[in-house]
Amino acid sequence: MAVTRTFSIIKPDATRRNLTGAVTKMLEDAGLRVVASKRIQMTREQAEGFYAVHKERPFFGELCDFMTSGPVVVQVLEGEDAVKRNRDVMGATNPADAADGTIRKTFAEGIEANSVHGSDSDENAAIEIDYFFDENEIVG
Ligand code: IDP
Repeated sequence: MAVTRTFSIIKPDATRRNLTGAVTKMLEDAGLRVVASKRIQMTREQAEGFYAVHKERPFFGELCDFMTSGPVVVQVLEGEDAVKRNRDVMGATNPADAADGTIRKTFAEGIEANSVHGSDSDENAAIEIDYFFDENEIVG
């Protein structure tokens, strides 16, 4: 299977509870390698642009409030079939539906404050990586 990249965010509910290391360990234990990482305060404009696909959804405004409510850690992850590998260890969007042993089952506070983001396709991974990182910030 090919080694690919995906894009991850450790969301404000997780950074607030000092879970950056714990979440990253679960990603690493799932066979993913952190090849870029930075802690940032997302601007409103960045959050709205990142979640533009959801702008007609009723939770869009709240989601952007949440994503700008504290620091996030944006990461590029590399591994075999990275998008699927990451989605598997993240678990379902709603932690109530997430499987045991997943990041969201373990740490998420709710359907919105669900601790992590992960790209849902190789195509979106490339777009999302490009949204937050310059190529020279990624060191494999
Ligand atoms: P995903 O993050 O599992 O791919 P998406 O459907 O793409 O899920 O939703 C993006 C983010 O929007 C979720 O991770 C969550 O933070 C938030 N979200 C999704 N559905 C709801 C909802 O029904 N209420 C509030 N927030 C939601």
